Amino acid sequence: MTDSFTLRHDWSIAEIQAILDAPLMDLLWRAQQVHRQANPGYRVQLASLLSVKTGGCEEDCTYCPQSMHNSSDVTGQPELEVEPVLARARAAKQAGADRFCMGWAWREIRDGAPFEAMLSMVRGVREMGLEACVTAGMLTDAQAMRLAEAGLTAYNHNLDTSPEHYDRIITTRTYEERLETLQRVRRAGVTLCCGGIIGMGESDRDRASMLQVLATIDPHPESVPINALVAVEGTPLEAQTPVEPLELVRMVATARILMPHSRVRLSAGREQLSQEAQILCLQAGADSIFYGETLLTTGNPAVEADKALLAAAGVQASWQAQPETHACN
Ligand code: SAM
Ligand code: DTB
Ligand code: SF4
Repeated sequence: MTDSFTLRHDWSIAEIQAILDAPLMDLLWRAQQVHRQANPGYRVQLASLLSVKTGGCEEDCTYCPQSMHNSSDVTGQPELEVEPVLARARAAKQAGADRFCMGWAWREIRDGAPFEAMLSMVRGVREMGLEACVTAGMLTDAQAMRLAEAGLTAYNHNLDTSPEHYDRIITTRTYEERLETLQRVRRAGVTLCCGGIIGMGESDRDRASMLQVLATIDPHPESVPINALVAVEGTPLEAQTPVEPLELVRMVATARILMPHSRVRLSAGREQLSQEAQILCLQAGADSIFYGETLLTTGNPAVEADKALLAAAGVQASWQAQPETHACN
């Protein structure tokens, strides 16, 4: 069987925009063909998320309730300690998660006790047989290496939006610094989790432009979270009009076509989506969701609702696809 796609890293914005704007049925058909070929079996990865260090962040990201520049209800909290974090990871595994993602509301990682605790958390999560992901801002080469040695599976660092729209969203960190962080993660041999957010007043071209930056990273990021803005009261983006569900479907489908082998994670914003809209996203090629009742500071669908979602879509969680360790005679 020949591939119904070519793996490319040279997409132009115009080409991507044409995919994004294609008639919906054509877009879905193309995304489905790529998805079924690149990821046979239609398994969905369940990633649980925990905020280890919440609030009080010095960056001015306009979408984020954790920024000290914004006046949301989220206030700076002391960091969680290693044991309670590992207890949460154990509970996530019991509930069916196969990846555990930990977040720190930091501009960058600094050496010292909190970083040592982060390394212990990564080691502990890996010992449970879960994938471990960290998101904690910028890092140095030496810190990336230490995370790799601790067994970190993935580091999440999002582009958030297009290079052109970026200055309207964040002023305290440059786009270039984001790209450098991604290179450091790659150099250390840790997989990349990198995506963005839609619904922040960007144009259709901005969406294509952000996808172009992602799809020209070689190799493509191993996982690509597509977030819809959660418009939190007290942030400058609190009054943004919610994203139309079909726009999210289009983003997912286009990401799938551009990055056939990446995990495309349907991320923040699922609470605002009907089950049918989420099923369309799965059909469009999403093969991962955040699983568990909270994201970092905002809500996410209940575990039971997500079990019902997967059952209604007729798809299985990726851990259910693991080969049986005992034979059935
Ligand atoms: N401080 C680190 C950083 O910015 O890289 C890690 C945590 S930060 C909260 C992780 C990502 O969450 C952000 O890059 C952004 O893409 C996403 N995010 C934060 N607030 C969001 C919101 N209100 N809606 C959608 N996504 C959001
Ligand atoms: C990602 O792309 N989305 C997640 C995870 N990576 C870290 C975070 C979403 C945060 C939504 C707002 C909140 O809960 O604070
Ligand atoms: Fe801080 Fe990350 Fe929130 Fe930006 S997105 S304010 S860096 S926690």
